[in-house]
This record gives sequence, structure tokens and C-alpha cells, in this order.
Amino acid sequence: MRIIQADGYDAKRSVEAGSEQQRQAVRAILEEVRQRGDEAVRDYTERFDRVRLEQFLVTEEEFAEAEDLVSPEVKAALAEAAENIRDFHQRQVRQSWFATKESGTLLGQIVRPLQRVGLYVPGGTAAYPSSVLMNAVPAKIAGVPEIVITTPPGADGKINPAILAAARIAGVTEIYKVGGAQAIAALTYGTEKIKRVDKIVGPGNIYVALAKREVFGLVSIDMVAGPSEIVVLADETANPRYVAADLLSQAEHDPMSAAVLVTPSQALAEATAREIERQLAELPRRSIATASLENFGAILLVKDLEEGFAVVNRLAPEHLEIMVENPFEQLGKVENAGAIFLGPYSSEPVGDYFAGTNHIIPTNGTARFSSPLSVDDFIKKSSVVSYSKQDLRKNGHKIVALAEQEGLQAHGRAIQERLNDFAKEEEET
Ligand code: HSO
Ligand code: ZN
Repeated sequence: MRIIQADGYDAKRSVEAGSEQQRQAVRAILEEVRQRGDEAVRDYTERFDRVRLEQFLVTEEEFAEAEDLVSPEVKAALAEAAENIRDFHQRQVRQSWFATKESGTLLGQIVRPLQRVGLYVPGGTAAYPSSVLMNAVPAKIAGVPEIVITTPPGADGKINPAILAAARIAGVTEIYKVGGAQAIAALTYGTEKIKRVDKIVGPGNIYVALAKREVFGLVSIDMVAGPSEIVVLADETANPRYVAADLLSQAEHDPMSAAVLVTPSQALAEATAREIERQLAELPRRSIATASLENFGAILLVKDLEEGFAVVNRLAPEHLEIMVENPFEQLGKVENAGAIFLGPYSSEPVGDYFAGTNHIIPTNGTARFSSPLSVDDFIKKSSVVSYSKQDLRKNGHKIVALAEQEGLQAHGRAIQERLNDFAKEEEET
């Protein structure tokens, strides 16, 4: 991996915008499904997934069959991971609140779960059971009563059994074998068999991403998270074997993933570069990891940790590992990072799978202004106003003045009607 000065690195990866042709194709699919419902979904599934399905909904028998295909070890690990994710996300729950004033006015905020949420799960090698947990568990904790999954079937009409096992563990039982833009269309508009949802979450290929962008507004969508990123900030005390292994753990995701080491130590930089070469040779996914390292991998030399944090904050990485002498002392210097991993044993896969934090995290520098997926993504709030007579008597004329300034007579009159009554009552007493 190249070792360069920090200011020579440009992290900007083009956000997948798709071609005009792809956008047209997606629009056509959305429109067809909107008009023809399940028949259109059936036709597209036959065309893109090479299987004609009479029924999209996964049956109880299929669940049971899948269950037998997943090892007890994996099922147990998924169940324990789900428990950890629950514990972590339970702390994010917001309470409704009401505040009363002496004047008798009451203001408040009611927090409610979304009613129905659709979770898109990609097919093929990008079908991650861990991501099913990361999406479904926070939705459950938020109290969403209806959570559905859509995922493309294989040509045999089946779904990856580990996906079904994870869904079961997360308590999701409504699963449709539908993928691509046609799934996004069905979730948005609803069909005879698939009821429309309030929000669509989860990653997908370019067609899914474009479809989500297209329907945004009719339905809520989550962030459009890009390929995984890791930045390791380490000093000479770090173990280069660990640093290299952690960088490779994310480089293997995608040729567009980014793995970067930031260090003031020339010795660590060189040792890590050597380790990467050695470990890379043994990886089954080395061609993906190699491409990723060539595209966006780098070891950035800085003059001290101070400059290191400036670089980190500029990159605003999805994942940041801090492997320095006293990582806790440095934590306050991080301004922009989606998830922060401290010390030699907080390897990123700990968070990807098990610790309980969410692994759906803003990428591409968007940690500057956004946050990992959380319970907040599955709730909505309503404001509550119960204004007292005393307050309206006292403040009514101010509201009238503001309404008149905006040229909105009817607004002013709505208040004035009450104020007139108050005046009359006072005359009578
Ligand atoms: N590191 C990925 C999540 C993931 N890793 C799923 C393994 N499976 C994005 O944060
Ligand atoms: Zn990962």
C-alpha cells in the first residue's frame, strides 16, 4: 500500500448517480408496478431473477426448512448479537413529554413508532444476515408493529437461509421474495399482495438506490450508505498485524471501499505496509481487497497525533479505530466519525457483528452531519398544544400583530374572535 503525506490524499468517491439509461429503466419499472401491481412484479421477477413465482410471501414451511440449513453455532451467535443490539438500542428510546406552565398552558411532544416499515435485503453475496439484525432490531425497539422484508429470490425461487434465520431471530415474519426496483415500487405504492409501507430502509444495488431516490417523498427512506470505510489512527505502540488485518477487513467488502492508516510513525507505516502484502496473499477475496486498496487505500504520514486528528476530522470516516497509547484521552479530539473503536481489542468486525452498536453508518464524509442508524429512524413525533385562556388573553394581540404583518387577515381574526369574547366578558363583570 502506498505511503504518502497526508495532504496528498483525496477521499472523494463519486456518489452513485447512475446513468440516464438506468434512471429511465427504473422509472419504467416504478410506473408499471404502480399500474399493474403484482402482475408487473411477477413479470419483472421472472425477467431479472429468472423465476416465475405465484406467491411472493415466504411460508412457514420455508422458514422451517431454512432453519435446518443454518448451523446451530451461527444461529446462536446471531441470537446473542441480536441481544447485544437490543441492549444498545434500548438506550436510544425517547419518551413523550408534556410541560405545563403556571398559566395553565400545556405543551408537549408525543413520540410514536412508524406503523409499517420495509427492509430491503440485497441478494447474492451482499446478503448479510448481520444487516437484517441491524435494521430490524432498532425498528422493533421503536415499537414498529409491521416490519416487512423484501429480498430477491435465487433462480430456484429460494432465499438465502441465513437471511431467514436472522429475520426470525429479529422477529420479522413477513418476507417477500421480490428484489430490485420492483420491490421498492411495491413497498411504495402497494400491490394486491404487498401493502405499502411508510419507510424503506436497507442497502441495494444501483437500481434499488435509484428507485429509492425516485420515490423519496411518497415514502420516507433511510440514508444512502456507500461502500464501507475504515480509518485507523495509530502511533508506534500499535501492533502492525492488527492494523493491517483491520484495514483488510473493510477493503474486502467492495472495490470502492476505503481503508486508510493515519500515523506519525514511519516504522508503523512500513511494518503495516509489509503486513498488508503478507495477509492479502492469503485472502479469498484478495482481488476485491486489492482493487479497493489501489483505488482508495493509503497510509498517510502526519507529523504528530494533532495533525492526525485534523486529517481524521477532514475525512469524517464511517469507522475510526484509535490505536494509540491512551485512546480514551484522545476521544474528545474526534469531531467527525460515524463509529469510534478504542484500543487494540476493538477491531471493527466486533462492531460489524456483535458489540451491539449499529453497523449502518454514514459514509463518504457524511458523518460530518449525520449519524448511525438508530431507533430515531423509526419514530415520528407530534407536537401538542393546549393553550390556556389566561395566555391567550395576555398574548393574543401579539399574534394578531404578527398575522397582520404577514398580510394574513384570517389568521388574525381567528385570534380576535376570542379576544372580543374576553373583552365582552370583562364588561359584563
Ligand atoms: N462493515 C459493513 C457492515 C458489515 N460488515 C456487514 C460485515 N457484514 C458496513 O459498516
Ligand atoms: Zn464490514
